[in-house]
Amino acid sequence: MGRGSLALLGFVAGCTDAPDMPPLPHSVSIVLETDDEQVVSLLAAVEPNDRGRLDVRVSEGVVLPGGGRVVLVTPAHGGWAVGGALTGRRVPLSLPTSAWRLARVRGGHLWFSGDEGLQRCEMATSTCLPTGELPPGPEVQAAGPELGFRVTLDDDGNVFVLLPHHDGAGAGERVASDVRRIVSVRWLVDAPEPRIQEYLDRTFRGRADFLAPDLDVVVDGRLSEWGEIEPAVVDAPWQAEVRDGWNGPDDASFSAALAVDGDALCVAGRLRDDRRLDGDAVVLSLEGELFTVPVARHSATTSVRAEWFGWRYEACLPGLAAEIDEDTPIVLSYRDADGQGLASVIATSPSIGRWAVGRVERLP
Ligand SMILES: [Ca+2]
Ligand SMILES: [Ca+2]
Repeated sequence: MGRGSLALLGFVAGCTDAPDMPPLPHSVSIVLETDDEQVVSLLAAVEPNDRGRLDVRVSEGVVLPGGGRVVLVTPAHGGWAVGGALTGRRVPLSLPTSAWRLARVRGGHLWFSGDEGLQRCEMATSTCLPTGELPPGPEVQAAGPELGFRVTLDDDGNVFVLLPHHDGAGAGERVASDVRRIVSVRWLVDAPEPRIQEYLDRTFRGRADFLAPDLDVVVDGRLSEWGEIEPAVVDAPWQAEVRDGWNGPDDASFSAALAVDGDALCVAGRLRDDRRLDGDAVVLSLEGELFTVPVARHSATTSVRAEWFGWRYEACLPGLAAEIDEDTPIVLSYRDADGQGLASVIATSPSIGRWAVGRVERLP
């Protein structure tokens, strides 16, 4: 099943590459320092012809995918260390983590800042020396940026990625908030080798943001009124809360879009499940509070309608619209009961921390 087939529409108008459009890079890797001094790595696959959107994934710490390897910058025995993710080899730097924060990655060098100034470390030799200034950032690599790709941090701490098919409109797509600085940006031109892709799939978890426009919703399982509202599609290993508990899109996958109707927050999408049981539910987590939408049958607030590969569901939750302001933390999950043991869960943001949670914003 293709990624787009859980979209609300059968065919979604995608961006059309102009004949002379150069190939897109495969992905962009961004390392950020958040407002609360955590370091977070993002990985966004740039997928042409898939609604022109970025799939943003998140990992803790500094994970730097490159052509043939993945470099990790991690604490080890109280000090910083640099090494390869696949080799397990770590080389310690002479900088205690209590005194130095990673400030920039550029080429083969790392910059750390602390009360005692700045240090510049060479990855190859693991030697660190005091230095006078931080190089300008973010780092930009490969052909992408010259062709209209850009990563920016605005004054409000939002990071945006601009792609050519955004047609230069605004700053592009927001991929992170509550950011103090961008430590590193790398454009990966080619698809990673399979063993590296496998590592990245295991390490990075999904994260999706939503916009909730005003909409007149009729809860009947017909989704025509949802028009071109973009759903999040959840059907990949990096969207499973526990990867071993999920057997692929046929076991469970779903899409979800949000809208506001009066005082209600409405959710709709498509659903696949090989065994649909009473415990199956779409679960909405709004600022950490859980709201369950059972989807095994109709209810007063939910409509479920079979279609050729699964179901369409549609529900409105009264009173929840007031909970949404411009940046409300949100996760939409599908709890797949399957009858044995614990339910498996797939989610728009299978959280590994506060900053890995998606956000919802009301469209004016
Ligand atoms: Ca409807
Ligand atoms: Ca299932």
